[in-house]
Amino acid sequence: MDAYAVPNNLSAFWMPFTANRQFKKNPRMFVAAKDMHYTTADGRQVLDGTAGLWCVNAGHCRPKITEAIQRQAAELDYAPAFQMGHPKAFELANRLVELAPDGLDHVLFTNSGSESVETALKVALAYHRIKGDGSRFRLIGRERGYHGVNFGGISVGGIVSNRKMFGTLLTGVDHLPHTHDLARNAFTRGEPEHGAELADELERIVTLHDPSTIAAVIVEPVAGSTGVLVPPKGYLQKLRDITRKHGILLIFDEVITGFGRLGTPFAADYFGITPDIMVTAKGLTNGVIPMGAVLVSADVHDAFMTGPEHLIEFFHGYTYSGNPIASAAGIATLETYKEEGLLQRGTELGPYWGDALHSLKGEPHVIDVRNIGLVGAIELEPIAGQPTKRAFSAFVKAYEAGYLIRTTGDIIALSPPLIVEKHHIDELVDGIRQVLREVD
Ligand code: PXG
Repeated sequence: MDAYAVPNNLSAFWMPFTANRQFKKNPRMFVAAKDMHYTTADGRQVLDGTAGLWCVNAGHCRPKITEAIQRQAAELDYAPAFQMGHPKAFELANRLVELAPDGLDHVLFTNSGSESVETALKVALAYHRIKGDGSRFRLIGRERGYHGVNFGGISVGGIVSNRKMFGTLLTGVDHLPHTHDLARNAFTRGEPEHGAELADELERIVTLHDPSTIAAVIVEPVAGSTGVLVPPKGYLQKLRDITRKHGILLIFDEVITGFGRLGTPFAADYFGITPDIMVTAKGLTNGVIPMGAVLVSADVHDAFMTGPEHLIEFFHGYTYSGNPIASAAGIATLETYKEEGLLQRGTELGPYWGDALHSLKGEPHVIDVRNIGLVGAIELEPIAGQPTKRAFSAFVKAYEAGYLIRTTGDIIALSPPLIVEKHHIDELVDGIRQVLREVD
């Protein structure tokens, strides 16, 4: 079959975040996808347990999105992003503001989660400076936070292997402790009972540096990449209270939690806490076309709208900010979510999903199971002296058995497309159960 032809030379493409040599000896190639499944180069169906990379929330190759992209590519392929506009970017921004929590009223477009993070951090720094508060230059992130791979994001991020090779990073950054606590919270469904006091560390950091030096705090409401770390009850409210008290902006990185992952449009809705700035990407276009969006409060936006009107208010943006095809994909994606009730599906199916995952308690190597909305993690005991090896073997075995899962460290992370049905959940969890019984 020509359509499924696979190149025989894999050396030129240096693959991202991949064990390149292992992959190229034994490639795992997808050549097609539909709804909940991928098709492999050797013609097998693989159940997508991870929505691609946490982004294909409406499932694969959805007709409305595909058609919107095709139509847009034929009608207006590109329009300059600076000093010119086109209707669809404005339309998408309006729809996003309508969907987002009250108070987030303006949108800057980007092309990825990493760019959304850089944009948010720059908005935060510039906001304080414009307000005459330029001594607020410090940014606070969190251990085990993932905010993409650009310099701002790895600086506020808390993943050692993403940081250690890259010199001094941004200066003036500090980190909150992470909230993962197996000793007290293992096998919790939803928000863990213990750990809200870890938010008090922000008071300590603020006191250490003085509030007048701190611009923003950035956290993922639920940390995704480092293994689905659900915030302890009351933790995020404390961060909101402390930031507000000290005039510090709170940034939620909702690249993974946005667009229905927790059963609400955003994690901000789930937890009832509105940040000053919200970072999104991934599910915004169903992962189909690269695009991110940063939503900001009217207070933040309006601070910039001063000075002579012919002058640029914010010296930042990308060639592809609000690209017409990406905008069309975004509009069609939001329509698909709405028509099919997908952003609420995590609320309906969450309990079933949780029961299924927690049935893995007691299987070999399992030291924790956690879940919220339609996301979850199974943490495995690492092989002594060989961290990550057991989970990676599980990943490869699962793929061979017809299941796409993600692993990070020795944690299996799951985040299926929101169109997932109960029978898919049963199949996925039973597949993982089998893999756990077989893996060393
Ligand atoms: N913030 C968060 C919270 C993310 O999860 C980014 C920013 C960066 O997005 P881009 O579009 O620049 O990749 C992310 C991305 C995984 C995995 O399996 C997670 C991400 C990307 C790829 C894999 O953990 N998150």
